[in-house]
Parts: sequence; C-alpha cells; structure tokens
Amino acid sequence: MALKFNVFHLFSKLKVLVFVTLVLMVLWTAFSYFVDSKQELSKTKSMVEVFRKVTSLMDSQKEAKIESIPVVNSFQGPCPALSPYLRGASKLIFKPSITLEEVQKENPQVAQGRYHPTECSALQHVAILIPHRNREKHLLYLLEHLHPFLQRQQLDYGIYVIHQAGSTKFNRAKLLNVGYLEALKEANWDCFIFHDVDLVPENDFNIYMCDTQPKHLVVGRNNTGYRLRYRGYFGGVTALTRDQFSKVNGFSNNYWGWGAEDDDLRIRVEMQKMKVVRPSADVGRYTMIFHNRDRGNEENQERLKLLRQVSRTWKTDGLNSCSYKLLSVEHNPLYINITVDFSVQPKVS
Ligand code: UDH
Ligand code: MN
Repeated sequence: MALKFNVFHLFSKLKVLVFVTLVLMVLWTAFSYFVDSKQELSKTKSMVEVFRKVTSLMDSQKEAKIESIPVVNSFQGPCPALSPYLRGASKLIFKPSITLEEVQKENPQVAQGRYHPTECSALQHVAILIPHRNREKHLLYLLEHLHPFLQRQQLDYGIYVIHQAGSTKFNRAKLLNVGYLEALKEANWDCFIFHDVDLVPENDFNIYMCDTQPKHLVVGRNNTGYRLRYRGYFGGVTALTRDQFSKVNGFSNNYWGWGAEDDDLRIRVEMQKMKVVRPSADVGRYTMIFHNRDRGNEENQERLKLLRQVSRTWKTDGLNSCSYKLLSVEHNPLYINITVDFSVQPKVS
C-alpha cells in the first residue's frame, strides 16, 4: 500500500515537472522570437536607410555625370547598392596580444594596402587617410577591424597612413592634405575618408562611401555616451569626394597642436553652400580606444583666432599651399605608409 502510494506520488510530481518544463519552453520560444524580430526590425530599418541613400547618390551622380562610378566591363556588373555581407552592430574586442602578421593572415586578399571585390565592380574607389605618430597599437587595432569591415562593404579601397616624422608639433590637418595629394598620385580615388587612428566603427551599415554632401560619420562614441560631442562637430571620421575636398581647398595647414582644424573644415564646407550629412545615431557608433593627450599635440592656443579668419584665408591656405618634405612612401602589405617632415619647409618651385 505504502509502495503504491509512493509510486503514485512520484508520478504526479513527474507530471508537474514535465508540465512546468513545457510551459518554460513555450515562454522561451516566444521570448526569443520577440527579441529576434526586434533585432531584425532594426537591421531592416538600417538596410532600408542605407539602400535609399546609396540609390539617391547613384541617381544624383548619374545626373551630375560625376566620374566616380567606375567603368564597368561587360563581364562584371556593378556591386549591389547594399552589400549582402553586412552584419549590423557588433561588439568589438581588442586583443592586446594581436600582431601585424595575424592581421595579415586574416586578410589574404589585401595587397599593398589595397583591396577590390572580385565578384562585382565596386561603386566607389575609396582612400582611407589616417594621420599618425606614435600610436602603433591603435593602428594595429584599427587595421584589424577596418579591413574586414571595408571588404564586407564591397569597396575598392586603399588605406594610407600619413606619418609625421620628428618631434615638431603634430599637425593632423596638414597630414590629411598630404594624404590626399599623395594618394591621388597613384590612383584616381573618388572618395576620401579622413580617419582618426583611435576610432573603430561598430556597425558596418555605416557605409564608407561618399555622399552628394560632405559626410560626418561619428555621430557618437563610447566615451561621450554615443552622443554628438557638440552641435556642428565635424571631427574624428569624415568622408568627402575628391571634388568636395578640392572645392574647399582642403584643410588649413596652419593648425599646429590639438583642436579646431575640424571646425575650420566645417566652415569651409558651409561657405561653399554644402551641408554636412550624417548616418542615423544607431549606425554612426564608434569605440574610441582610450588614450591620454600625446606629447607634441598640446592644445593649440591660436585656434580660436585662426577660426575667426577662415573666410579670409581659405583660398590661399590649403591644398594649394601645402608644402612638405616627403621622406618615403612604402607599400606595406596592409597599408601604404607615407612619411613626411614638417620641420623643414622645402623650397616651393
Ligand atoms: N594623432 C597621432 N599622434 C599624436 C597625436 C594625434 O597619431 O601624437 C592622430 C591620431 O590619428 C588621433 C588624431 O590625431 O586619433 C587626433 O588626435 P587625438 O586622438 O589626440 O584627439 P582627441 O580629440 O583627444 O581624441 C585629445 C586628447 C584628450 C585627452 C583626454 C584624456 N582623457
Ligand atoms: Mn583620440
């Protein structure tokens, strides 16, 4: 009798357990479906936005007859307006032990800093310009993330690191002017991305192509709570076509040390009646690799004075007056390294 009762008791307990498990499974399935569809929805939203932008750019390029769409040979069609390889937001991991050799192995199709998709003809030829001095680790992290990111976007691209030799005050803007001038000597780039070495993009829907207007790609970054630093901020990472950049005569060459060279460029852009565009806040997200202020890049005390003069100086201070001593151009496997010396001014011929 006691045995029978125990078995009966065990059975009813088992039934309750099975029932509870079933209910939990149903709840879990419903929950994960809900989460998935929410993620899918935001991904779809980003896709639609990018698609709309790219197609509108292609239309306006057709109208303006900009040469930036490459001549497509009869065997290979143009890449789609939206790459099928995009993944959306990703959590970035920075492994302290990473080496250049590892990054090279992970990117076998990159040669001499350049890549182009083989399955289709890229919509734009994009040069990434990175001003640099004494930030080797940041450069390594950026290369590790940027190469696969740009390949997923099906771009024909080249990465240029413009290195300032010596210990004179750092001049980010002038380095970027040098990058533009030197990069155009070796290829007919359509689009230039001016890129800080310590900013890593988190979402590959942030397309590294140029728009009909100058584009600012850093809407937010981790150290500012992913909010725009201030109204009109135009620093960190920007994208301008060859023509947009030449129309404003590039950056000023006169900002030595930290600050305001990016505001100067925004004023130049606005003076040409162009309007800065940005991706949406959920797409324009970056991680800035933590750093302190560098020696040789102290705050520029002249910067506000210089900013007040832009309307008078932009025509004679910029690409057309950028003189520098070119020390070397090296084609490394993952990037093209341009080294310049700003401490001696070469005679302008
Ligand atoms: N850069 C170098 N080497 C330098 C200085 C600057 O490579 O010595 C380049 C690099 O690409 C960098 C960019 O110039 O990303 C801009 O300089 P920055 O990163 O120093 O400017 P940011 O506004 O920081 O990010 C300013 C110093 C703030 C210190 C705050 C400490 N919490
Ligand atoms: Mn920085």
